[in-house]
Amino acid sequence: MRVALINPRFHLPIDTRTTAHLGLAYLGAVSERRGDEVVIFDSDIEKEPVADFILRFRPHIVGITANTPQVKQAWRTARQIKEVYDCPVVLGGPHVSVLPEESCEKPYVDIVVRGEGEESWVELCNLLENYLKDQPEYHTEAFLHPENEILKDFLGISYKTSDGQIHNNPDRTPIADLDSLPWPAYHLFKMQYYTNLQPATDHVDGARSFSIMTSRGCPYRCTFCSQSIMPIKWRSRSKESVLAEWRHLVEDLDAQEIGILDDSANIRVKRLEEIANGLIEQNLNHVPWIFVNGIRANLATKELMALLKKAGLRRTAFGVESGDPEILRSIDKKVDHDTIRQAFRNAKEAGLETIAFMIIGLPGETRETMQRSIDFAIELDPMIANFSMMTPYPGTKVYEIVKRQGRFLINDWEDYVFFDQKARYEMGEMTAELVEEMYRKAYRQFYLRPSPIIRRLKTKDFWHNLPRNMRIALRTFFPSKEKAGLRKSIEAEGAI
Ligand code: B12
Ligand code: SF4
Repeated sequence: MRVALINPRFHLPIDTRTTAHLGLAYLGAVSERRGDEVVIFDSDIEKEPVADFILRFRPHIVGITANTPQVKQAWRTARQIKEVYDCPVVLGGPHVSVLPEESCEKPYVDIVVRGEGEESWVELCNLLENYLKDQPEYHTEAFLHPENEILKDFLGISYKTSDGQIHNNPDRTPIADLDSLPWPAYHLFKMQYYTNLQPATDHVDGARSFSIMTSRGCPYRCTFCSQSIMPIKWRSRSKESVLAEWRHLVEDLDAQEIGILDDSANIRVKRLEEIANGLIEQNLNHVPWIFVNGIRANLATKELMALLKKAGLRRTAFGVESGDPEILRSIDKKVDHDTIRQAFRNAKEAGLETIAFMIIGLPGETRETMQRSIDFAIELDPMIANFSMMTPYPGTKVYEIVKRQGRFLINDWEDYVFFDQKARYEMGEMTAELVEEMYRKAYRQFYLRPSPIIRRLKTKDFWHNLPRNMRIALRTFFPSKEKAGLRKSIEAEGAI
């Protein structure tokens, strides 16, 4: 079958970097293993209108990914496709996993895959292929006719039969054996158009940067994190599987940097040590790599940090979130400030670059608690302090708290990005003005000190991307009134 997988166009308000979508890379890989002809259409880098691509490729099925700020663009994409062509349009990804019915209600969306997608996608393609054998001239409407009951027992999906009825089928169990998955199909991406995940290892744009996932899920349930949509069970790949893919990235794809995307890569320390030793033994440690997300501070021992450094780790992030003990407790992070202090000490002593992820404006915050977060970030003095304004994503506990006790200041999914410098909600004495003021103060107080300025001036990235870096600095330190140009052009494509 011909299979089209689409990443809808959506840039962040800052012109951040573009990376190949790992979820689509996995779906592409399992589809290819099934024998499909697969095209990944990443609207972030493609120039061709999606409708033209669809008419040219004539897929049997289309899959579109959607996180929260992307979902409206995913609907627009689905509509543009359905206006010119008839085939089942399937949505998947974090947003639609939490709110499947919202998408199924759209006339141009047929099916929503919830949670991990590989098994559902393959089964859906198998089912459609079987159906098509007897129906060379088919319409999606006939495929989804209620009398057919084709999707009745299908796990992990929500869908709409052609009478308009929405069905929420039971969940699918998480993939037990992650080693059974093929490697992400990076050959389906035009890799030359992607940049790196962060200005991570000081490579400049055009560096061959790849991501890898060595485990999935997270056993923690922090109140602000959308991870609650993924299976609670943390699962990992075997050391052999990870090292084989790593070798493939380094030797076959010529990776110049690698980003580990795991939510909690160091949950099982022994496993990580084995991977690190493998990288050293197999001489794969010359390619720098980073932890893109925070690793757990409570498991970042001195020995582990030193070993990882030897294995090529260049930079690690920690989710610090708040400098206030009460707020830290309230978000269920299950870590204390002394443990975080020690983790930063361990990482720095090992010679690693560090990132602290901080949140400004968590439920219950006051001017004092937010100031404590700024002070704590300064005390930790990581190479990068990343302050985000709390954005309550649907499905999270914070979202429910705000719904009950606060007031949302946005009602458009496209505003659910946290680089936009706008407070997303108010609650109690925490007004939007206060949160926005403290957010800008955080960046000013942290970065306008001699040590971060000197550190930044010493990086290659700063000089190579000077105009971009100056734009980001200006946007961050000073309030901006303009709406993103891209947002306007997207809106011009049609209201949803
Ligand atoms: C790497 C990453 C990024 C990278 C790259 C994003 C990318 N191109 O993939 C960058 C830094 C750019 C980024 C940015 C943002 N991100 Co981000 N990101 C991640 C992270 C850490 C890993 C993504 C990943 O590769 N996962 C692994 C793959 C295998 O999973 P997946 O992509 O979800 O796909 C699987 C399923 O969802 C499903 N699926 C997905 N799409 C489809 C489509 C079909 C048809 C089907 C059938 C199935 C399916 O099947 C896939 C395979 O199992 C996740 C956390 C996480 N663990 O997923 C957060 C995460 C996705 N990001 C999140 C957020 C909030 C953002 C931002 C909005 C943050 C911001 N700055 O404001 C932006 C949005 C950017 C944008 N343009 O859309 C949230 C999403 C929450 C939500 N409700 O949408 C997550 C879940 C983090 C979290 N725990 O809160 N992100
Ligand atoms: S913030 Fe990190 S530790 Fe907490 S639930 Fe999300 S992924 Fe897990």
